[in-house]
Amino acid sequence: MKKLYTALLTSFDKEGYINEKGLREIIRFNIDVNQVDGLYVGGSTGENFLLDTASKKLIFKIAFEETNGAVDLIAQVGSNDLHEAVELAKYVTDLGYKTISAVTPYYYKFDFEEVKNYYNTILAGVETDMIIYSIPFLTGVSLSVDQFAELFENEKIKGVKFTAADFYLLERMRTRFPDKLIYAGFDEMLLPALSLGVDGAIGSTFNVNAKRARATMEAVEKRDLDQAFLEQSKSNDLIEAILANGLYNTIKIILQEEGVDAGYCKEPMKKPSVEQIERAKEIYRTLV
Ligand code: NAY
Repeated sequence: MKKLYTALLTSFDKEGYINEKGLREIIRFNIDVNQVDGLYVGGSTGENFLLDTASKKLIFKIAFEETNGAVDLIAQVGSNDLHEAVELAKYVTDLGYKTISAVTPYYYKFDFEEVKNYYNTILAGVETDMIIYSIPFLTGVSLSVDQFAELFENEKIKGVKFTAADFYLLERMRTRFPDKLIYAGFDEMLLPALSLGVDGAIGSTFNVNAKRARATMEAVEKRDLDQAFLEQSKSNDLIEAILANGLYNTIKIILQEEGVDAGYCKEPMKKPSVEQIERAKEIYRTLV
């Protein structure tokens, strides 16, 4: 059965500090209402790359406590500070997480040996599974099939979160690594990714659109491509509107309309304008 993971948002107060009650409500909503199979904690959607170590740890701890084994968890521990990544990997493992993930190191033009050393160093001290977080459009780091093969030589690396629109690469990966897990990372391209045999998806919009994404998956399982197209097309009406209005702010406002205290984004991300809030509410009324 293919898995649907929500990329977990973080609820912040106006000053940019974690709103624990709100974070717990987002988690509960994903378990109880969205009924997803798991949560991807500490990813882009969680605004992780804006946070200090203590805040990252707090989010991992709250997510672990609040889910209490009800759904799978993946902890994204990657960081350009490799010491921090190692520390977070140990921290989440001690909490009880069974799977970690790490974004490819970014900003500097690391060569492949450096990337490989980064993953092996994170994994050296822990006994968890690893899902590589590949998101070239934000990191500027693209890995080839051969480079993935070299990373996968470390048997703890079980797969990849593939946030890219390169379907040729995705097909080559699926064919070359039938036993590795590949999770689609672009919600608006879930259907083409499913058609190439991904094992599931991890996405931000599943915070508010999980049922439709699940319907797309089920239609593909049944080989009902007309239905799958219809579901994806409805999802994309929503995703297009969300992206045009500001991704994380709009998802948070939609959650607020659902009664979830999703809070604010953290600076340097902007607070939503009055117009953005009104548009997000309209999106909720008409497209969710
Ligand atoms: C993450 O780490 O939270 C993710 O990468 C989840 C995947 C999302 N990517 C980003 C950068 O937010 O769900 C996608 C994405 O928001 C969605 O497809 C809209 O483009």
